[in-house]
Amino acid sequence: MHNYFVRRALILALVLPGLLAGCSAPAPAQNDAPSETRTLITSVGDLPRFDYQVGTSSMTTVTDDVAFRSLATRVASDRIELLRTHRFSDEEQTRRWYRSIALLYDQIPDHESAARYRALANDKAPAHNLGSIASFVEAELNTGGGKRGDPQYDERFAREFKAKLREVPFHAIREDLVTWRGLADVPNEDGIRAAAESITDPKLKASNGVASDSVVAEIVNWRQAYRSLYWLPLVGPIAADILDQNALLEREGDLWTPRQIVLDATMPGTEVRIGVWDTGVDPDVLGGAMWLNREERSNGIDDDGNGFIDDLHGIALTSLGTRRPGTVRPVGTLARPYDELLGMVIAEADLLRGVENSGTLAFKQLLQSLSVDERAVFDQERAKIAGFIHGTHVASIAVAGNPFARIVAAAYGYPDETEDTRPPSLESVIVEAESSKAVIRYFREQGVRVVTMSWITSAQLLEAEMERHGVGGSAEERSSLARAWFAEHRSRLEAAIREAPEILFICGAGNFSDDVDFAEYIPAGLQLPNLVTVGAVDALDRPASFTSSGKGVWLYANGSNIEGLVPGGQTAVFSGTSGAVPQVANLAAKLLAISPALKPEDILRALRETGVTVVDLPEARSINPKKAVAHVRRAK
Ligand SMILES: [Ca+2]
Ligand SMILES: [Ca+2]
Repeated sequence: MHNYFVRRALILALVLPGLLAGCSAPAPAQNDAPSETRTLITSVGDLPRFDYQVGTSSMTTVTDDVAFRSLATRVASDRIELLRTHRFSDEEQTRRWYRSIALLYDQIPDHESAARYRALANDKAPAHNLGSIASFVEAELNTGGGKRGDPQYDERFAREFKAKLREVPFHAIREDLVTWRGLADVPNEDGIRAAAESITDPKLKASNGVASDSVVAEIVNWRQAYRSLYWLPLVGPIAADILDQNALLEREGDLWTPRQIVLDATMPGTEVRIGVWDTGVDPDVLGGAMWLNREERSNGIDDDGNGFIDDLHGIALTSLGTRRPGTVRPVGTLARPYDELLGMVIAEADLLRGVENSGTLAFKQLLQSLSVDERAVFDQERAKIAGFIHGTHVASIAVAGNPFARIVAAAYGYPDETEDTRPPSLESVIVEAESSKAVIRYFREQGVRVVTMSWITSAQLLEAEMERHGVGGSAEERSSLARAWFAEHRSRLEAAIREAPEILFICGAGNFSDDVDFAEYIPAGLQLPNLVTVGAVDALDRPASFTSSGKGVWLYANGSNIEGLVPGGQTAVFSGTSGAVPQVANLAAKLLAISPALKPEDILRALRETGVTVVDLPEARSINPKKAVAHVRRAK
């Protein structure tokens, strides 16, 4: 798949929750070997890599019970062996590891083994997502005999499933219920096949059928999705029923909106430049909120001699550093009209948040009508449009309610058909890092004070891209090569941010419900006085189900159902840490408009002191814009 998510992942949550996510829950584990003799694992890079011969078609393994059992059993025994010889520095990782083993057995299905490893993860109850609950119910029914598809079994399954859902606290499954009420009839086998063939199979072809752990994880995801086709149709009516009965609870209230503040244009204030380091910003949509380079004209010439042609509102660079005029990168040729695809991206997000309208109906109808090949193209083009609109959405959030904010855009790494398909190399990684430095240099030259970065990257993402291109030898060799190459990127980015102490860099934790330090994400995992990593909460200050976290992640903002503008001027509502990051940038810019002398450390201190405690995370703070602005006004 042509995929610009690879080296830099945008952190917009558009993945079907539950289908592509594992389980989640808490507590410690034991092991036979004394911990001192086991090798310590502190990050994903320390994990030994394994290879599995599976053939070049992932769906063959997914749909064949015998083939899947054979693969899953081998993977599970490698993981069990790893726990005997290694130990994780943090208990939560041990639990995740046990959970991943349980998940493998779930999908065989071998419910007895799954229950054993779930118990080792100390997950006594089924985790609070519908997929795990379905596995749990299946395991319980298994003892009574019967088979999927047998009407009596199906009826019992639906009854037990409903009963089990009622045992789980409503708030814990509310999001899943809303999603699956809207999406229950959307997934189909062709859709899974299209994704497997376009995402996983190219990697298998590049390696002659040898799968790494990350490719195995994809196969397990497709298997999970494939097996969920059985229970998904049952969920729609059950979810609707439970949601109806909890209608009062569902109108949960909103602690977020009353905390927002709009700066009055007639009050004194200083212009503040916000760097939007993203996929590009449509200046026509942002209008007067765009910074304007008065030394530059639109004439194909670099009038001000700064190395960028026609940089009226900012710059654009390809993944390999080639400079392009303007602040948006063209989306290129599409099989469907842009407007239709944009409508479908918005419809998908609407379905995820439980909204039904003519757009969502059209989206569902279209999905049912596509062949496997058409579906693959449709999915790729939708992902491309989601990437294309990302930067404008982020920018509109960053300037909302602030007449003093001006955007300096850096469109970065947006796909260039010819450049993006090149195999990664040490040279390409260095070029990428050097262009990151060029972006930061540009921001400094334009007097940018705040930078919003709703993206992450990591050695593991580079490793996956190397695998897709057949670069780097065996899984073990590729892993160490990826780490060595990626270190060149990390050190350059870190140094460039450190060397711009007057700028506050705000980045996102990611939407992978994982640990930013263990996963070694950058910029999220960087520890610098002028950088902060933002997690997502909902409007009630609860951590969003998708948000990644970590020891250094203490600052949160709302990332659930965030409204913003997209190219063309339409409004769209998306969820993700991508939406939380620009809200912090928005507030930081408001504080600077009032008090331009504030340093990044002063801003972070104000956000911490005025923030609201995040539910279940006593050390973490969600921003309170009204209070922070009042605090800075008082201190002036
Ligand atoms: Ca120029
Ligand atoms: Ca020019």
